[in-house]
Amino acid sequence: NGRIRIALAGNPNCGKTTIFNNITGAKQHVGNYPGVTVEKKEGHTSFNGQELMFVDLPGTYSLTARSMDELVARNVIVNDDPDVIVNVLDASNLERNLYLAAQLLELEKPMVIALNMADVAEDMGIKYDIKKMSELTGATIVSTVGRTNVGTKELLQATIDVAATRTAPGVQIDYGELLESKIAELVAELKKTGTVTYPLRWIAIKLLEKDADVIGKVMRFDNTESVIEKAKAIREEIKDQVDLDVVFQEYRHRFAVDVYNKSLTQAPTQLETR
Ligand code: GDP
Ligand code: MG
Ligand code: K
Repeated sequence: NGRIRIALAGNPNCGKTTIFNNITGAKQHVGNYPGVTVEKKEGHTSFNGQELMFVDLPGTYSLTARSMDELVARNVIVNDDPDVIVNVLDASNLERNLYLAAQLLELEKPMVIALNMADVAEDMGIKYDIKKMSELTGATIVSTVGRTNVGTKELLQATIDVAATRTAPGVQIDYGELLESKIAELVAELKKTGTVTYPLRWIAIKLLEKDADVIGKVMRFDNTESVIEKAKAIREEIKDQVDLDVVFQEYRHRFAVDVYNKSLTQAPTQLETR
């Protein structure tokens, strides 16, 4: 059994670095991503005889190509091909945090959610149905309190278990009839090339979003001219029916709100005091 490679993702301030420190202790290495000034923090640990390698991704609210942090975070996932994504979510601010989770799901990696700030959520009177949330996200969910190192062992065990199954969440955001039909067309075209190695549904969506970085990636594979052309033609064809600059974000947001509402069993009774 080789070492498991884990990407630690989450919004700024969700407690990601605290959890990373709890897990890796002094076994850390800080460097930079090649060519950019974004800090790269890696660390390792072993748990129940299993070696685990963690990379602490830049904290982001989204995974568009609009900032260097977002580009780095998603490129580590799609290029370095970690075995598992551990997505740290702030349980006291979950609806917003789930927006990133929605985008991580599209990268089709096995995923564990660390529902962090569990103490803050509890103080606010918030309660979630974890089983329901797990069904809706396809991820294994572990409650954690980074500040007091609660749930760390459970998180490591869940990560090892999820890595062993190698199954991605299998949950998809439904982008509605029109967009889904266009995504399907593009996925079929991408399959025909036989060359593109990234998650095809994610690529198709990003091509429709006119994501410059992904267009560049696709162009580097053979036989992809027709895909680029087709994406362009589709964008042109539907641009009067949907606002392509916002419609994908709206569906992702709707997904996040839906998971939040269906998982929430007790709404906050206290304001956040942290
Ligand atoms: P990052 O931006 O995601 O890396 O977040 P940090 O790890 O830097 O944490 C942000 C702040 O939240 C710090 O002051 C942490 O001590 C605190 N923090 C982290 N986890 C928890 C938690 O579970 N509960 C509480 N109450 N505070 C936490
Ligand atoms: Mg941090
Ligand atoms: K790149």
